[in-house]
Amino acid sequence: MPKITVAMITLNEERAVEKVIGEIRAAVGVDCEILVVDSSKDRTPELAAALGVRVVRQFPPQGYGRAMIRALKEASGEVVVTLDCDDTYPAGRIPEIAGMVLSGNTDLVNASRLQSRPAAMPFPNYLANWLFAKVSRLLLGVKTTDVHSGMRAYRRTILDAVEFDPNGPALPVELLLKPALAGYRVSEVFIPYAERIGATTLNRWASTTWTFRRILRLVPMRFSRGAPGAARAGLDRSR
Ligand SMILES: Nc1nc2c(ncn2[C@@H]2O[C@H](COP(=O)(O)OP(=O)(O)OP(=O)(O)O)[C@@H](O)[C@H]2O)c(=O)[nH]1
Ligand SMILES: [Mg+2]
Repeated sequence: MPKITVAMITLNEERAVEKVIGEIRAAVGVDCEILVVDSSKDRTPELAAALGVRVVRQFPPQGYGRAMIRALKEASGEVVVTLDCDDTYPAGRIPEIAGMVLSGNTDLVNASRLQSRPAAMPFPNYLANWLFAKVSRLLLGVKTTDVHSGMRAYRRTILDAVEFDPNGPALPVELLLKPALAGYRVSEVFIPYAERIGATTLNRWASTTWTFRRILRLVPMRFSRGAPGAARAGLDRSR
């Protein structure tokens, strides 16, 4: 079993995929598993496979959530690191966030883009993300600054033990908040966020409504008696 799996999902990322995989390899070396769940019509899967990456095809596309859940289940590493395959996230930081989990000090690391507004993030998106984090804090008691980051390190045991709803947008919200409420130790680091290569798949309206829906659905978990996470749902923002 590899210590680290880097898992990505891809929908027509042929312009970015080689650069992103190159940066991941440079960061983590050859011993780590790189896995892509691909739903592209373009050359993304061929380009990834040619670089030695394990490609799982999911076609026709079933949406972000189903692709991400598939990627997390297929991953065999002790720690699973996710990032978008669009050159927005700093692959060079993978060893740091994976290492935080491997060291045993935390179970999930959220790489937040929102220490301040990144130039690459449109102002309405920044405002929405700020609000989502605020609401998560108020309603769930989870002290996070970015519930929509695509860059995370998850301890494998979380992925085996916690059930997530793959249907509908905004799955990253649940992937962060549900483990926090279930009592897993969640940490946050700040990262830079770069301009995307290629076109976004983000549907702002659907993502917003589903974000609130996913947050609201978790409120009972905060107050359920005996929930191990209720007492320590706060984030340890150690860096
Ligand atoms: N396999 C698969 N991948 C998808 C699907 N939808 C999106 N993706 C991938 O998921 C990642 C995140 O999607 P993005 O389009 O970057 O969405 P976003 O990060 O919310 O929006 P940006 O801020 O514009 O980057 C990218 O690597 C996409 O290629 C899908 O239905 N299937
Ligand atoms: Mg993206």
